[in-house]
Amino acid sequence: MVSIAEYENSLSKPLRKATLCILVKKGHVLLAMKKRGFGVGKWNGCGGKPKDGESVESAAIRETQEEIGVTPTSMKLAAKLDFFFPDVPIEKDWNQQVWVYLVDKWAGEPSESEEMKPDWFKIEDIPFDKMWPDDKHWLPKVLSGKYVDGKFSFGKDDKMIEFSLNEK
Ligand code: 8DG
Repeated sequence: MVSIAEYENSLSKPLRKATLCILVKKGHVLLAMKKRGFGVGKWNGCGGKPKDGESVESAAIRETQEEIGVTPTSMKLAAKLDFFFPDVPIEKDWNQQVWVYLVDKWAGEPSESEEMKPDWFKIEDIPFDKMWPDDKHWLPKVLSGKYVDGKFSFGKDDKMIEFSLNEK
């Protein structure tokens, strides 16, 4: 398997951006069970890809509205995570850079949609075994107030192959 550095150097354009919003409240985080599409069966924050001409932050707010019915009103960029899939043909366009936001104020009450079923978890009880395998590496840092830049590569069956993290 090629290293992240080699693979990244071989790419001809910047990574497509996607978003991830995690609501936080008094020692708890809101995660949602993904009911369909990429990451189905995993607990995750809300998010997706910006539409043409849409800013990353606006996309984060819109996806949160669509997926759990709340509107973030106070949010902080907490991580930029590069995800690489060297085994997947480049034209399938799986590589992406996810901008992670922590949301500490919002309007509305989280509710289930066709795409996601939300639930609150104590920070000590985050179900990392039912999440993307990289999350246990960066999410605790982000929840402790750090900003994180990360790079991760994946092989078959969503298995993580290599990663690096820089925190501020
Ligand atoms: P759409 O809503 O844009 O139509 O498509 P989607 O099927 O939801 O797929 P996506 O836009 O590619 O969104 C994938 C979501 O998963 C997005 O919120 C970013 C997030 N995500 C990854 N990789 C990882 C990961 O390794 N860990 C976590 N926690 N989230 C991830 O793409």
